[in-house]
Amino acid sequence: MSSAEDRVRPNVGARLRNGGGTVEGLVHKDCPYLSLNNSLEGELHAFLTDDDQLHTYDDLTKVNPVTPTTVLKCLQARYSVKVFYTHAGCTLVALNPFQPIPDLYSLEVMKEYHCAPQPQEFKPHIFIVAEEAYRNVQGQLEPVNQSLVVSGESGAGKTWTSRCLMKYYATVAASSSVEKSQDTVERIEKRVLDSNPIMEAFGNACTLRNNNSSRFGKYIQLQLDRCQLLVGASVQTYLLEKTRVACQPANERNFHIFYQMMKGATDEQRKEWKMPHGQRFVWLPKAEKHVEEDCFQETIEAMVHLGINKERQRQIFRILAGLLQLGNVSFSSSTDDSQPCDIKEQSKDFLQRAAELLRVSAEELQMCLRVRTLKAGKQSVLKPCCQAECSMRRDCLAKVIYAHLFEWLVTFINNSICSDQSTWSNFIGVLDVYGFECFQINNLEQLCINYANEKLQQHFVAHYLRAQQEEYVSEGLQWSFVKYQDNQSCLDLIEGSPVSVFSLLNEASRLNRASDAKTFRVRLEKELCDNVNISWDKFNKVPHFTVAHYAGKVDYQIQGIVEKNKDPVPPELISLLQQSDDSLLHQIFTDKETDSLTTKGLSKVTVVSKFKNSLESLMKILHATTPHYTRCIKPNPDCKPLTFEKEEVIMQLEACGIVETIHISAAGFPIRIPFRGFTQRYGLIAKYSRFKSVSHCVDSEADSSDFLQQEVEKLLEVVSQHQAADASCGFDSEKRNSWVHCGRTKVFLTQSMLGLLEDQRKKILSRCAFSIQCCWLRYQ
Ligand code: AD9
Ligand code: MG
Repeated sequence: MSSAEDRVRPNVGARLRNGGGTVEGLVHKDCPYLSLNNSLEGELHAFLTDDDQLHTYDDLTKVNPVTPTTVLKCLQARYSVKVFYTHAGCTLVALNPFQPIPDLYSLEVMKEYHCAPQPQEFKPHIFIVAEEAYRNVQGQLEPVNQSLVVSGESGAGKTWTSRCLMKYYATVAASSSVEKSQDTVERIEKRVLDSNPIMEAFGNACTLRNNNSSRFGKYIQLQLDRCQLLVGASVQTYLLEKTRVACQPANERNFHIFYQMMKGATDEQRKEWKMPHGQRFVWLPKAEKHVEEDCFQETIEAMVHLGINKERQRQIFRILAGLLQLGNVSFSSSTDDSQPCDIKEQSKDFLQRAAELLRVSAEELQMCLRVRTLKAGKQSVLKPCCQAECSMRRDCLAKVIYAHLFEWLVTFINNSICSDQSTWSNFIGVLDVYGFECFQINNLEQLCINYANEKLQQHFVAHYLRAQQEEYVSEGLQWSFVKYQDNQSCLDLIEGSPVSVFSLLNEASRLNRASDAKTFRVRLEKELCDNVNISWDKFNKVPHFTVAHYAGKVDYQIQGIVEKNKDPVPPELISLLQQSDDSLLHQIFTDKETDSLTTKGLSKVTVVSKFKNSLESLMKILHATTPHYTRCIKPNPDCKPLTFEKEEVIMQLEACGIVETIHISAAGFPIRIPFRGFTQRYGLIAKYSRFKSVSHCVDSEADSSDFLQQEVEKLLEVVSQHQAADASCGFDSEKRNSWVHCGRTKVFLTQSMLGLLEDQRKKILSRCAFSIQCCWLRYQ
């Protein structure tokens, strides 16, 4: 059955060979990475994979055999009949339909999943994940915070999924009564949802891969009170791609908000922003793709709901208009080094307008852009800037304003939606972060993004694979173990100590020499030459280093990376903004934090160390919560509706480790039921069994775990006899261990065993119902 295609899984194979940390794993006889020990060999799954039936497989672990090809076929078959969700063990795979699917997310569907006694029995859906997390929050012994990790590449549907999850909780956990919604202050659920259009307007942009690409990462904690009602939320954002404000990659656009303003502005606003109709802005390139821009009103309404008053809104839009004007300022080249470059004649007006809109003095703005202040002891020396330096300072000013404005907005949103610590007891976190990125040219942004994905992958491996296998050991199951290599070595390469890419990058940034890039390159090659995860192509004209990530190899360009890491903000620019007459700008730039960010014109904290710290706090939160994973898959690169391209999908399945997960889930016992739950649900099988030779007195109130274990063993014995007697069910009592295992506190089952138990239970229940009906009729 297995084809050549199935045998080799290049990316994963490469990953395993890369060396690094180890995790114990199971090894399957058909798969180089997984095999069962002898006692468990043989047919584990009685599932027949009939091509015509592939679309009916709700869980990829049930496909037999589990290979990349069968998994792919199954997903394709489901996609062709418009089924977009499929389980893959503990992960939900979500295929993007790239078109609205009527009723898939309606209120009725939400209610169905929410009210179902066993939502897992319904068709796979993101609402199953949502509901599972919601029920898990209560926990069996004590409440447990939950995290919903949504991953996938750009355009796969992470943000869409996160919105769905938020809407689900805003509906099923709505705390505000209808009367309350009449108040002037919007209901909390509405405010939480309204944070989305604002953050998307300011943080999303049209890129080559996605018309609504999130240019920042987001972790939102939905706060629940003791009654599990939504009482608030808090948002944490990661690494906004601020360079986009002043420099957009070819055929991509700036942040949505600028286009919304241009399209939605009234004549009065245009006048205020000094933007006559037809005015072109350098920083507002048009994209070839059609993008919806009529959302200005929606953004404004969301702002109103969150409490951003009219005056604040005016300030925000005025600042943004100021940035657009600033983008049109250009400089002429200077032949005399002792003289600063001039502002080109045709852009003088733009400088004037920018200064007016930012409420700063035009002369000082001009001075800051064209002249550098060097501090030599207590003395200051003025140094004229060349054309390139002037442009860099202009861009830097725009970036720092935009990034701080975005931060201010996030803080405002948090103040508006975060409820008092005393009012909430638990949270469900939704993580929507940028997926793995690999372009022709990759820079510091991609290094950070891919580093974040490595961290998340490790979290996934640690939590799922390791936890699953450790559970087998702690429950006393007999498994043979082999080494399973995780991505720790790649993480060590990027962030480890004492020497790593990050440490060397920080070192080069601290030295602050003109030859930063060269020094960094030499140090990299010298210090990390023995690491198998890094390589160099010395013949390539563009100096770069290649990192072997878990999802594939990525080339990172060295030129400019140190400067990006320093992210310098000239102090003159900050003091200019601190003197602004605009109270918002003034407020944003007089925070203590801002002061500490810039000393001697250099950011004390580098980009990578800031990012590493914020990611570490995120990982701490994730480790302290119960995770649920959703892997979004983009079925074609062009975002075409209902189009499934195999190569695209398989690459993503490999990159996110789905194939690996499926193997492990399918080879093991994916269903675990605590003893008490097991006896409560299936005790009746023994009770009504004709095999009376075995004691079947199951006391569900017994509290000694030894006693419970004995009772479960007895029950399993009866069940085995029962099933062995029924030849049609395919159960082989000789190989009971490959169907079911009794651990120390739980029963471990395969999917097939669960199916048999459920069938048996249903038969007994219908027999009982029939007997009751007969008795009833007799007494009539
Ligand atoms: V990025 O990393 O931010 O560039 P995302 O967030 O993964 O990316 P996004 O959620 O923005 O992708 O989805 C891309 C587009 O796919 C959306 O704008 C929708 O048009 C489309 N989409 C995604 N999921 C669904 C869905 N379940 N139903 C219909 C969808 N359309
Ligand atoms: Mg997104």
